[in-house]
Amino acid sequence: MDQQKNDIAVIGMAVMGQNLALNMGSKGLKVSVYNRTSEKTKRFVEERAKNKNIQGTYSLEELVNSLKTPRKIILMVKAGKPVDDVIEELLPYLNKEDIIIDGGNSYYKDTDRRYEELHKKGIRFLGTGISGGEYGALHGPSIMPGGDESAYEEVKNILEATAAQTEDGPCVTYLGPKSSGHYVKMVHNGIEYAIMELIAETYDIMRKVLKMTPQDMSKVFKEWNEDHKSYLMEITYKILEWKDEETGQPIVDVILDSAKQKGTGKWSVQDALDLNISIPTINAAVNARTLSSIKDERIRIGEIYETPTEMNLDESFINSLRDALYISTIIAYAEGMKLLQVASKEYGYNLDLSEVARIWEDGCIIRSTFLKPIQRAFKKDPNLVNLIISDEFKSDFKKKIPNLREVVSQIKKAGIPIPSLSSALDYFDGLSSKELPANLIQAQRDYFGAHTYERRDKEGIFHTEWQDIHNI
Ligand code: NBP
Repeated sequence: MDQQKNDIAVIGMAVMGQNLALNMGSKGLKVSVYNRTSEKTKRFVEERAKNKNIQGTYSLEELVNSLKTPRKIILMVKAGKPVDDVIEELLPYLNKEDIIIDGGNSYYKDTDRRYEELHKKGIRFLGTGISGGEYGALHGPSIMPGGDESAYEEVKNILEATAAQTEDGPCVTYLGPKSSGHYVKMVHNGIEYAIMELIAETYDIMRKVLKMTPQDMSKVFKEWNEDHKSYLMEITYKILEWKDEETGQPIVDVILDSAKQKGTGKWSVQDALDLNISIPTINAAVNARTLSSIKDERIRIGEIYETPTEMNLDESFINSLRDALYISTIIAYAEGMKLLQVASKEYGYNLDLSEVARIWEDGCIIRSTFLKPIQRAFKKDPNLVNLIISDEFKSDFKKKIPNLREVVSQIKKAGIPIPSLSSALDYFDGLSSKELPANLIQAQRDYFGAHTYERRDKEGIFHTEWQDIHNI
């Protein structure tokens, strides 16, 4: 009887849920689907999902009854309250040992809370990041599950069949306990913000300083992508050659320069601050989006202050720019991996960073040629202090940092904001500075707040009576 039933269910028939269900159906899995607005389910099963192993259901009770036990249910609904609402509505129909997989971009602290609540009720929970957008969901995403390990063993075959496939295996693995899956996805998105911003700043330099047309830029990014093999750079050169149907203009010139964000980048930065980890390139990317969104203010202020200079740069500048983008992209990964390494210890995730890099090799938005050397670096040394000093990247840094420095110093003179490129350089310079001015900061803190300081010449905590407060 149970054999006739379906293998898995997907709740939420928006972009991600529909494509994930179709992907699973194409792997021979029998899939039940459900959406709060039942009209969407009906349309989906009658059109895109026709004859594809997919059964529409119109109540959560019907959905649960259509599944083999233990039931395996993936939620692909909007992150936040909708996830709690759906879990609440599902619970009366579930039995102990059933499995809920939250495949959305949930905040990791919500995932910890849900894990605990469901664990008490005997329901197994996997907080699972899924990356790859619409295309990835359909053809093979990168899947980042964390939570109940026994639940992972039950859904392993399904997730492995659904994920992107590489020569190193399917882009999925059990990452660790509790919210580890959603944490890894959050940092994945933080790195994504940084790489997008680095490419956008490079584009800005190309158009404002080098006066290149979108078509010229497209050719250049396409050539550079032979080195990066990056999905984000690939879509960039495709966007740059795209013409707007209405005006015939390059579409990039028609699109407003004001970007939105949903939260994963901001959460990465907030958590990095809580963990005392510096991720300035990612931070700058999040701030750049925020600044872009206040277009009216920028116009008012831009009318008062003129942008400084036209620049005369020689032809070799484009090669410096190529190196600047290359090396700052590696810095974006380095910051993200460092955050994961520290969070893993702090939150008890026990992450294998080499495996994290392996499951990002394909299917996800930050896939690129850099993931293989990152994988190797953490396989050789799981406690690697920073990717910047790994054998895999050391010679790149020696060769290309001078060109990042050249780009940042020249472009600053042109008054063009390049927050992520310059933060990447500051991160490198800060990390490689044997001497920083924090001795003065210590003294200032002690002066105004008696916060004490440490000395170079002896152990201990010291304080100086800088001022006689009674006589001020
Ligand atoms: P959305 O994030 O736009 O969510 C829409 C879905 O949530 C619809 O099915 C909607 O049902 C359902 N929903 C809402 Br809204 N409130 C609900 C509630 N209270 N009860 C039940 N269902 C509710 O969909 P998406 O873009 O497919 O993304 C799904 C998840 O995957 C999100 O967490 C997203 O952040 C994540 N993600 C998205 C992408 C992407 O490229 N879009 C990539 C990676 C991850 P309705 O039809 O009845 O309104």
